Amino acid sequence: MSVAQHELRAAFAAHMSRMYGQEVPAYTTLVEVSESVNRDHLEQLGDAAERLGSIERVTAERHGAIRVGTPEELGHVARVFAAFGMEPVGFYDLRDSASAVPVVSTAFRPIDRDELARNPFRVFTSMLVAEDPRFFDADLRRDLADFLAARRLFDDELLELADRAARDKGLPKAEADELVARATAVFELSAEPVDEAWYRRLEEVSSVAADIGGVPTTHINHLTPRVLDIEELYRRMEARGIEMIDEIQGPPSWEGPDVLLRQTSFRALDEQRTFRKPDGTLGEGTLRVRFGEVEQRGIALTEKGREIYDAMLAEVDEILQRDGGDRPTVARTVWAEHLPVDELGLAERELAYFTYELAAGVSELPTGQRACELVASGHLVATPVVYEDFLPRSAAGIFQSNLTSAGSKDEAQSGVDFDMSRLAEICGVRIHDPYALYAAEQQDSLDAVERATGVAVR
Ligand code: OOG
Ligand code: NI
Repeated sequence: MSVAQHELRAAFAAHMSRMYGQEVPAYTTLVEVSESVNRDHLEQLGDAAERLGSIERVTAERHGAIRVGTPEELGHVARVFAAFGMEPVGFYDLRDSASAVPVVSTAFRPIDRDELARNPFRVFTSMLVAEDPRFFDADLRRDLADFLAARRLFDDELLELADRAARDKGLPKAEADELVARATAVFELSAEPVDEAWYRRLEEVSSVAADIGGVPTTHINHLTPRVLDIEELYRRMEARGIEMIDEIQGPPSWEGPDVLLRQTSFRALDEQRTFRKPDGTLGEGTLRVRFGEVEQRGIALTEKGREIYDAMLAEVDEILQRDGGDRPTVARTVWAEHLPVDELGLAERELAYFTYELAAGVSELPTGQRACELVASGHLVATPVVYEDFLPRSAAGIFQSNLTSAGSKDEAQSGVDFDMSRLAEICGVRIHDPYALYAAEQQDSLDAVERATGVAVR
């Protein structure tokens, strides 16, 4: 009996979730509260609650975050995730964000609509840019390179099993169990002692650098459930005495459709760790490296829609700086000014992606019309495409909520250039452009309409 890739992926997500729940009990609370919010939301809204994903998908849906140290390690991550049908999508450079984190990132996830519907497990994956002189001086660059070269996060047995699963699009049951167990074990928090002097030396530059390069292993940094009403989740968590970060990152709650991604988190928790002191003795201490996060997903925006989103972020910042006020209120006003308040308006202005299909009973179409016009006239039905990716500014905010010190960055130095193609090249993996994936999904649906009716729709 063979286990298909989507089953491997679902099992991997479930094992990671069980492991993280054991390591970080507050995560279990978060999952419970998320499930109750989703249940209540479904009860209140009925079918409309499932417009952006079935309740089965949303209930199982998680994203994780991991951080690695070198291109070689990222290449290994790509091989392991390929086993689960997860491919790298998008490029995020967080070095220039307000929190200046010395990493570049991508997200591994399924890319097909069907695969996403089966299980959308995704992992935001960051790689330390250990050679960036703005963060690390020459001594530290050399010591970091040596330290990272000496460790091995993914062993050959795991990598070979993963390659087999990717090649055969699944594995026999016994090997499947082995793969999932081994892959999950890599991301458990290790009990190995932490070299205190080395950890603290890196921490002075960046706590993320210390988290990545200060220890000989890696770990899952957070695991995020998806919720259908993040405001309600926020209220219920606070009522339970779990203090959330001040703000929900991303779009405000406003009168129009949910777009992109809204996220919030609670602070990193102190965790017991063993340290090796400079004199060689072992002692107990704590580190704060992990935290809880939750998210609500909305409609994927086109590049044009995204430009408006970015401009609105800047406008809100500007108004807050000039006139003060609270962000959610200011943002709501700015959003009402710039974005249409319904899905059809987004489609008309080509600000968001949708898939289209013939309305029930329709088999013919008038020619020369746009998809949105055919929706307005009742010939086509539009379904929003869910945003499956991340937002750099929100990600920077999430990193920030987890930093123990401001760190340091020498702006006088020039950085190391990175973009999506360079990251792909050095890691030996192809990275997908998220817009191309969303656009292809929309186009595929229009092609199917054309095949069925003989009428081309723009
Ligand atoms: C990743 C932070 C980004 C998100 O949801 O935007 C992220 C990290 O802390 O390693 O997970
Ligand atoms: Ni996250």
